[in-house]
Amino acid sequence: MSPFEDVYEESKFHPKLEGLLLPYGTAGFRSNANHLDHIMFRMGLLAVLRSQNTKATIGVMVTASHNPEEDNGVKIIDPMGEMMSTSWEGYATQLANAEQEDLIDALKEIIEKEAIDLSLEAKVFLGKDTRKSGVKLSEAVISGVSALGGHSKDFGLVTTPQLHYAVRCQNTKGKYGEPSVEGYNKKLSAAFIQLTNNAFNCTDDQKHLSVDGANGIGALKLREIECHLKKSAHITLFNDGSKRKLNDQCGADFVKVHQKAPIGIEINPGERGCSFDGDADRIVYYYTDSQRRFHLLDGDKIATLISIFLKELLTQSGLNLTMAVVQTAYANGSSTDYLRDTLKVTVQCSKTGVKYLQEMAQKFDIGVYFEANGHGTVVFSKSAEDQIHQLAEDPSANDEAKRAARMLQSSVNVINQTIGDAISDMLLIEAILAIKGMTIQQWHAIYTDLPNRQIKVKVADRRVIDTTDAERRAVSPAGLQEAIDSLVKRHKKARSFVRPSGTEDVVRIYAEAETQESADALAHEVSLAVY
Ligand code: 16G
Ligand code: ZN
Repeated sequence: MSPFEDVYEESKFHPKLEGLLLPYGTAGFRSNANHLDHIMFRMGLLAVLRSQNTKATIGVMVTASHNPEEDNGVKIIDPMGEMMSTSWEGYATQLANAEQEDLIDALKEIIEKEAIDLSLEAKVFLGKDTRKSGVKLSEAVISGVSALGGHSKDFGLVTTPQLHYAVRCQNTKGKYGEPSVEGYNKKLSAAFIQLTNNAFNCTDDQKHLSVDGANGIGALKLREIECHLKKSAHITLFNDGSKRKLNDQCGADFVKVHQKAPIGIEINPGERGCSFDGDADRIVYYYTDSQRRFHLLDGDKIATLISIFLKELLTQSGLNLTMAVVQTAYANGSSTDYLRDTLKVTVQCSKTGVKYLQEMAQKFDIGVYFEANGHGTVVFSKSAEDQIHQLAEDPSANDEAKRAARMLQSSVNVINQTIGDAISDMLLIEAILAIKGMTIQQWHAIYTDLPNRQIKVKVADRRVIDTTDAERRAVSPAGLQEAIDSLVKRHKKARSFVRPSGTEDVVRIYAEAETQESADALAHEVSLAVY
């Protein structure tokens, strides 16, 4: 049989509901799990083509991140562990939405357009989060891969960033580490232990951290890496999945959206806690003060802490490397001001979505990128890594420079550069706080967030809103931006923007201002201008 006949026959076991249309959005496909079997099979097919096209191993992750347990989703990972190239997202959508009888034609069209040689070997790494539906759905991916003659390796339950990591390790022939969860645990924990050797006076109390695992995969994987961390960390895990449902009133997204602590976690006033999201690629920190007021340290605060640390090390090392922080329009204005005016680092603004931030961050030797929602990491250029390594090993370098270079080297190794990673970010943050002897209150006080409000509105067609300038200005419909500008002028220290969501059928509105009342009012006024 020709491969197409195999695909055709096998596709009958993964039929598409007629008329169902789903787009490959910023986070891949995401929907109710009952709608996804055909999508999974077809993403198995696409992963084979992408593997043949790049002559490398490709990843397929079955997850719906912070969505409820009933949902699921899938995203494809490119050879260096990055999100699949935008130029292939259209193919994913075409293939997913072709009616059953048009599937082979849709497949052939991609093969032709990309001049793919089907005789090449194809290799696909597969992973899933803890959703029950993930078992069947990942089997559907595997049948897609085999139907086109590809080989798959199933990593089973892994965090999204662990699969990104494994793909990169595989395609760089071990230079990035061993392509396994064990390899990941060893690499990150060794770097963390080395880094925290520089935290001389850190007591066990100061080391203590409460983690909300969102009842998901992050909890499972934190338990595994904890065994390697030995006494350098002191973690209490809550929401480990044994009692409640995934993401149910917990997790990074819940905490960020509701600005309150997740249920199921016990933290004393003043102590620090953090929350992972459902696939452990996002993290936020928090604490409550003596008056039981809740304080959130989001992606902007994380980016700031990491930037302060890296910039100090850079200065001490004497290395001449470029460094920038990439944020999105959602970044709190106070964080941008602090980074630019006080820390004096380059700050850039990107469109929402990790792949856009990452692309911008990669233009610098050291690129720190974070979305306010807690998704982010740091990327280092090859030349930066080489220079850091050389200095760390240089016998003629002075002690201060060498120590800084060694700490930079450990930081590089503790960081998962492929994508935002809750476990890796947590280890880096914990190490920084320990080394600096800094409390979460001191970290929080670095700058004061401007009060802000986010709301979403349903409109007839969200696509009528088109934006420019990293989503900070609306170019259509006509008159909208002028209306926003005049509303903003009525409030002090105010800023507002609207953008169509890439993951939900809504328009999102963000407003910040000097007071919470003002931010709330502005968000409401702008929402009226959107209708
Ligand atoms: C996706 C993005 C996330 C972004 C969110 C915005 C990735 C891996 N995930 O979940 O970074 O913040 O979309 O959603 O890129 P929105 O377009 O609905 O506001
Ligand atoms: Zn996630």
